[in-house]
Amino acid sequence: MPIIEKYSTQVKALEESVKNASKIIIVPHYNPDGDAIGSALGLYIVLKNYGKDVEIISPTLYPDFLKWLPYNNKIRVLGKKTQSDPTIFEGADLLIGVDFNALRRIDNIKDRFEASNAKKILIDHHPDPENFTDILITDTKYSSTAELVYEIIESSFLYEYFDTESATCLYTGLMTDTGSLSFGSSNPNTYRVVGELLKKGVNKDKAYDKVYNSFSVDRMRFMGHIMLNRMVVFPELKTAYIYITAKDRKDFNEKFGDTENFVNIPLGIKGIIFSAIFIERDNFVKISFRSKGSFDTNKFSSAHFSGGGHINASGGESHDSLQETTERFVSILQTYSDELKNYEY
Ligand SMILES: [Mn+2]
Repeated sequence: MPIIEKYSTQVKALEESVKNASKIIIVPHYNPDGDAIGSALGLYIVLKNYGKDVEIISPTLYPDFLKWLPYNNKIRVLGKKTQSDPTIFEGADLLIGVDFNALRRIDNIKDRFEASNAKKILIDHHPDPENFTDILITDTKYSSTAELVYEIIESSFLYEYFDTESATCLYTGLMTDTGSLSFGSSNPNTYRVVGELLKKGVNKDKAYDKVYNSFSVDRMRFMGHIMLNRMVVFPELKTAYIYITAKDRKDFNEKFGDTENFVNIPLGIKGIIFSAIFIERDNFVKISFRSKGSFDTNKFSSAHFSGGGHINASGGESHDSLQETTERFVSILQTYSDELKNYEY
């Protein structure tokens, strides 16, 4: 039974809102990932096919490895100036947020999102959603927002407008949020949806190749440097972390998206179940956590690094220096030493 059956009231309300809307704007979170962009585009294509005036507004740039997706060139990416443009949502009577659970996740446009008189819908799969929209469809059982968007389309009149291009965008969202079905995808429903997307004509091998085999030479050498010189391993604690300095980023000519996925690499070491990365950005240290099994990085991050996310993948940040931040991480780690030492996976 598709998970969406529980949400038939919300899907009905969404259908009504879509029918009545004259201009729809879809909004992914800032620094959108494959799921945010894939979900936004999958929905965009179906609404466009239905004949709606629809637009995607991204608060910030999205990674180059998504720039092969159908209609991605239609996404309006806000720059430093346009982020504060008070008119960005003008004329829209329906706003649909995808892949975020809190207004702060759309950062620089949250005030205008909040102030808009348009009807608002949120479609997401993160825990503990804030209540800031008229219609909320969210469930952590979904591997990805894209899987949920598929079920909304499938269970509504929009299915008539669903095509291979939309399916390709949704498959890419599902694929990137699950590391190509290697984590966060143990619900059989995910595989049901993958099957349906393949039936619709998705070329999954091509999607994989476009997303994962698209590195620059600089990025490959950057990864080599990081693995050799910037990875610290605590075998006893089953933990490893990576740190990246501003100079590293400059030396290897870092492009947007280049550090994506570095945090997953230490989990490839036998016995390592918890991984962290600390990246020195302009005004802060950007942090990501990954884990295997039940070690809850969402709790870890919200308790110590003002972040959050999912059990096995979350983010955070620090306004201390890079060195202070990693030292703090190492000392916090000691307080988890019993849990980590005895951890079985
Ligand atoms: Mn997601």
